[in-house]
Amino acid sequence: MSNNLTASDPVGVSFWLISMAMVAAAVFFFIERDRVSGKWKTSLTIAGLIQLIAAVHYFYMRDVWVTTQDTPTVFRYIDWLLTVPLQMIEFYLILAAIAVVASGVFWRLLIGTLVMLVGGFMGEAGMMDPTVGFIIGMAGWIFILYEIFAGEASQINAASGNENCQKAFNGMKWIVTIGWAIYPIGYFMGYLAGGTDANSVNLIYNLADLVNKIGFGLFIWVAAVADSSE
Ligand SMILES: *C/C=C(C)/C=C/C=C(C)/C=C/C1=C(C)CCCC1(C)C
Repeated sequence: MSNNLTASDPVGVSFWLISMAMVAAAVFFFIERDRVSGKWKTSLTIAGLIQLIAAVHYFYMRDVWVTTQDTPTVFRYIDWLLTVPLQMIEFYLILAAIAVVASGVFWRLLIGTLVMLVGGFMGEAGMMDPTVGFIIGMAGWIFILYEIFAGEASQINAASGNENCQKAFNGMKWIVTIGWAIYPIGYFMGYLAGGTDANSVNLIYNLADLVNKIGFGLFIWVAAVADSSE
């Protein structure tokens, strides 16, 4: 078993590059917290924690991949189980900074997340038929999309009247729609398109994490900086 990253292993290189990008993004959001007004500080702290948690998991996932060329499913899902709920907390915090928000908004986002991840994990780990896992995962995602496009979260955002918060909310909404759509594509390519393709699933998940973790944080950062200078 060798633990060396080689040029002929693009998936391994992507694990390495993304773990470094996440370390840098964590430092960035933590330092930038100083620059924004009080109501945005917790949002930037959480944005930084998301990068930090992901970076540590990426170090471990890279080791699994480079030494075995196997998909590090358990590390991947532990990372998601921590970071995706933190992103749902971000939605809640952005709204809570400007309006009175019922806790049901947070709970519904959390439940949607758990259904999505449990379905995906059981399908990928072979505890359930991969097609059934996929369908359960999709149902959880659609439930989240409903909450942020038409449910209470979207109504609170529309009524809030704060332009910068609305910008952050809308940016995050598109991440959850377009950016998150990359994951079911990776799952499909990896498990449902005939046989198991570890290269595609890992490369696609890695690119998705890059966009959805750092991009998500950047939407919050842009809004926080704009709102703090008013
Ligand atoms: C930082 C990590 C993030 C934002 C991970 C997000 C993961 C997903 C949106 C996963 C979605 C899935 C489906 C919608 C159906 C198939 C199973 C999953 C879990 C891959």
